[in-house]
Amino acid sequence: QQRLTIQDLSDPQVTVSANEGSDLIAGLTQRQKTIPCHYLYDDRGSEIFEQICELPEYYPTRTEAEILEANGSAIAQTTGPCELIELGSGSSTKTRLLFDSYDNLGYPLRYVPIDVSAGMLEASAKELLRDYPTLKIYGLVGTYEQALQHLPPSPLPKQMVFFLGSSLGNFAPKQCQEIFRQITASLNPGDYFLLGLDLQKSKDILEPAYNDSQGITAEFNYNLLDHLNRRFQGNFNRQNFQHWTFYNSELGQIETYLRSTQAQTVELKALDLTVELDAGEAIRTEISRKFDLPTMKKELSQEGLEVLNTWQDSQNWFALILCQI
Ligand code: AVJ
Repeated sequence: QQRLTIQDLSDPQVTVSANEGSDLIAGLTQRQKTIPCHYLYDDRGSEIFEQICELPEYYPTRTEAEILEANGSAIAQTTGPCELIELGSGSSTKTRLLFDSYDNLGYPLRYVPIDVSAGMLEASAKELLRDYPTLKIYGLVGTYEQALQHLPPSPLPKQMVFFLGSSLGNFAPKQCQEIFRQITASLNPGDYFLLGLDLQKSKDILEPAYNDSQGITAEFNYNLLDHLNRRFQGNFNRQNFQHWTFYNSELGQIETYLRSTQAQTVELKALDLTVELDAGEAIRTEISRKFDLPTMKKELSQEGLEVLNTWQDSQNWFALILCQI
């Protein structure tokens, strides 16, 4: 019995394929230079992100875990036997809480993790198979958009796509709408969507979460440059950049940049791209939007996602929303 299948939707890395990196070119040729955030997650970036999740300043992971632990069985009871499809699965640590809930009800465990980091996906899948003898995994390596178009047929009566950790916050409102549409398009009526959201809160809590005292988040940001160098034959020098992050209270989002310490020219040979940076010019590498729960509930229902239930932690810092299509 085959229990693990991993399909790599990204092209072989030997040469840069036709449209690989086209989103990077688009971002770096805008007036506000931007790098799409999925480039943060090569295998090394995914490892550093795991360290971020353990930091005392980075509250979202443990806060969301608290909600999942308290309400996992309510989620499983609502959906019944259900295939679990995770966008941005990473180490799948929090997902274990859901497996336990479904397993406790005697439901079969079938998991479709989706991640851009093939190394992280494979390593976590192997550990999960060791710990859950009845689990079957069909992994997809690729971006959310690619993977949602390639979901395998489900053997279970229902499917639930889930998007934890407030990763939705990496996307501007228009892009979020697009993601919701891709999700509803790839599922059937009656299927489920579970969404984890970091809520708006004081700047004094938010800013340290993205600028920790050990410099791990800065390293996560710099690693992006190493990844681009390797993947696209680039010559970014991380010494010439500073990690810069702040809470933009007008837009309700953390914004993170790599700020050029000097005027410089960088090349990405494989993309035939030259990037000119002024002294002090900042490349935006991530936004992390912080949400208002009532507003998001409205937006979800406008996209045909009926909100069944919401749960929060004791401090109301984070929320989980369960929707049905
Ligand atoms: C995984 C996208 C939710 O935005 O909080 C953590 C990524 N970046 N520290 C976030 C991240 C810097 C994280 N998400």
